Amino acid sequence: MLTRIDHIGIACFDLDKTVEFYRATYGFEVFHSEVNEEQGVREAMLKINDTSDGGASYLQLLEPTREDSTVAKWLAKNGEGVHHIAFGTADVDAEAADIRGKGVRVLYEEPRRGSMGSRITFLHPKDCHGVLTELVTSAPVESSEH
Ligand code: V0V
Ligand code: CO
Repeated sequence: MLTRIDHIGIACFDLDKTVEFYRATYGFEVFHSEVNEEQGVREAMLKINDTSDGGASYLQLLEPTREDSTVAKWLAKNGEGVHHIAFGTADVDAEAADIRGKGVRVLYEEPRRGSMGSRITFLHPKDCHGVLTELVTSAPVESSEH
């Protein structure tokens, strides 16, 4: 079951300036930030609200770390803006298998490491009416603190 909007991914050219916009305009603070070399992004998670499934919803601000990253490629084509939406689930493996069975391309054979120790996979935007869609299972609370 998909039980929350985990995050909305927003691609930007300058992470620090974009973080400052969200702070100054809305009062949202950075909850967590990290570099994910595999995905080629530097990211900041701004927590918006907790959710009834024990998780939370975030904005995920993304700046590319290298020219060949998916986000760099997307920015060059589209400019800044909403890059993906992520649904939260307790079991990303089961959800991915179920959705793959419906004929939607799941981009990874096995979920990979996402923000805050989560496990993530993506669905091809061309199979999702133009929306790059991510599935996320958060790390248990203990391990997300490391
Ligand atoms: C590409 N397309 C998109 C899109 N990216 N459509 C909607 N939203 C997007 N974000 C369209 C693009 O306009 C093309 O349509 C078509 O898909 C093929 O795109 P492309 O530019 O040729 O690029 P590809 O095929 O090399 O790569 C596209 C995919 C790639 C989706 C396969 O971006 C990917 O693997 N994404 C998953 C990983 C990712 O995005 N990581 C960054 C976030 P036309 O022109 O042919 O009509 S990392 C993250 O979220 C983390 C760490 C986290 O949450 O924890
Ligand atoms: Co994401």
